[in-house]
Amino acid sequence: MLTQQTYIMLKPDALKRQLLGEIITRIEKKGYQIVQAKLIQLNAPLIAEHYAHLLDQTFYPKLETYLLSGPVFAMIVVGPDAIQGMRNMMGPTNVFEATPGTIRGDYATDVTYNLIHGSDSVENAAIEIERFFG
Ligand code: DAT
Ligand code: MG
Repeated sequence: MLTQQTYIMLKPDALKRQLLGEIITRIEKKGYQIVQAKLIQLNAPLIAEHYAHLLDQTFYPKLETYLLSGPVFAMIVVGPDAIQGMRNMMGPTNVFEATPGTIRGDYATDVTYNLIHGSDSVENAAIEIERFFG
């Protein structure tokens, strides 16, 4: 197991629904460290860069509107195998397949409003940490 850094972003519905503490508690109880964190308001160009792989999808405008709807809580999370470990804790993109015990499985009922982003590879974690924390 390698110690990894991953970019985690709690999306606007996590803040609106006051689930920040709940989600952060899960990350801390798992044993990961939050080494940097900040509340930020995303803008359209930053969203387009972050979700470049989805720009041509029919749901992209809805995703953009959602991510512009309020601040997000950006974090760098560190721990053994933290990239896949956080993905496991999040649950799959399709919330209907997310099992109880996962963040999306416990708190999300809609594919768009799925509370949390986590990097999906070592390469993307490095890119996303640079993008949001420089
Ligand atoms: P993930 O957030 O699990 O890494 P992703 O990177 O493929 O998933 O997609 C980014 C976000 O885009 C996802 O959290 C919600 C939205 N999204 C993805 N697939 C979708 C779909 N089929 N319908 C609606 N929104 C979708
Ligand atoms: Mg993704």
